[in-house]
Amino acid sequence: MRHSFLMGCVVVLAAFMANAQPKPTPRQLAWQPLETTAFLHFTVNTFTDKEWGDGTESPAIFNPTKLDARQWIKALKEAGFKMAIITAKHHDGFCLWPSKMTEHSVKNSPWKNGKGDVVKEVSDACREFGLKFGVYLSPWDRHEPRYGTAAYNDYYKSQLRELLTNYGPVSEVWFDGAKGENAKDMTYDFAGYWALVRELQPNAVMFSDAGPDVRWVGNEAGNAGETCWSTINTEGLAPGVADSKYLNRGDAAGKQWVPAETDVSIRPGWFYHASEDTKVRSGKNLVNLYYQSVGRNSLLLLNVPPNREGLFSEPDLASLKEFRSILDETFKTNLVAKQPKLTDKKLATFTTLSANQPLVIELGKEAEFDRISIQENIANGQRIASGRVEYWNGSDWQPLQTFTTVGYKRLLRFPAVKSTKLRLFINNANGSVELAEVGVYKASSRE
Ligand code: FUL
Repeated sequence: MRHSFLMGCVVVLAAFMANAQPKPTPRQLAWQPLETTAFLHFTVNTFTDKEWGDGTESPAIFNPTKLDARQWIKALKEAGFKMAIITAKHHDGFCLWPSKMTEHSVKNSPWKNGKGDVVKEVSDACREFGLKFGVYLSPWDRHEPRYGTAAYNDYYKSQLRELLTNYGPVSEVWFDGAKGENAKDMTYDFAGYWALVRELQPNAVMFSDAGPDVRWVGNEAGNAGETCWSTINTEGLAPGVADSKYLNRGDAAGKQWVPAETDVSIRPGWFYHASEDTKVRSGKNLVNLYYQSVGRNSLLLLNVPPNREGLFSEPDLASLKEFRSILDETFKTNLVAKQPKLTDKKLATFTTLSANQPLVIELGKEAEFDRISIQENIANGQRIASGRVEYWNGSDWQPLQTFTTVGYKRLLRFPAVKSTKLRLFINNANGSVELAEVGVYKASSRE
């Protein structure tokens, strides 16, 4: 009697603790499985060969005579990208749309005789090809005279309003943290900016070093932490004010769900430079970035900068194509014998596992493999802290790989082995594990 009462208390307490753990909002849950998303860095810098413009650029230099946003978005679609985020305004303050708030925009450029709108062309192309659409609106502005005064917050909000009301659904708003010398006197009203986004585009996720929905991964090298929690404590963090190591790993005890987004460029710079045409990452290199981001519970935001003509360049197009072709080949056949819960590609159907309870994964027949994919049902939070995989060598279980966090997806890479079955153990977890998917694969020889 007493025993069962105590057990009851334990069960209730465990359920309470699991409920108290941070969980994604519907907008975060819709964002995470996008996996591969694209950044489009394009502005006056493309024409001045700079990375950061100083705000004195003349709109007259902006003239991408062959601009074709459909070419960009079609290439991204074919390479499996699910969203594109355009630099509507970078630090130089030049606007790629004809903002009513400033003369410093496409409307005073020779491109389309000042009648063009890059933001519209990109959002239309995204709609046509079925990609989600996002905007980057740099808070740091080196052109606008109001910058540094409270009036700039109104200017910035009016621009946000234009972008969030005139271009259809916006799925992500990117708040960059970079600041230079003239940023010292500026107090940004982030609370006000964020409230406006919620009001105008309630389904959009907002990115910054501090969230509120998705966070910076802490570097621009395409490297999420080997351990990467979707939870952090946002207290004391602000865009441009964060510990990059903390953001890279996340925090097992974090109170907010703010998953990591891995932004990295296909070229050394963020903007197009002809001198970097020979330095474009190969398809194979991009696949490695996929393992280091998506395969570590993050999301890849790959920058592909259009050139001065307003087109993706040949080397970039070739790498994007090769990237998807390799991934498709590697992940084509899941060697795990079909199981209703673990191989149905649905996170919502899962197997519950507790620490050190072995889960045998049958392949049905002997197969050679060198990649494993593990996923948790993140709708209920992130629980796995560490685990291990063993394989059956015909007479014994042999150690194969250890891992730390899993979350949305963990990809393991190891030298190929042949076996008929594997065994998965969770070593440590923040509560009962909801194991959603397991995949076993033989990688493409092009990896
Ligand atoms: C940084 C900016 O300073 C870079 O120019 C680039 O836009 C990158 C994505 O974010 O903070």
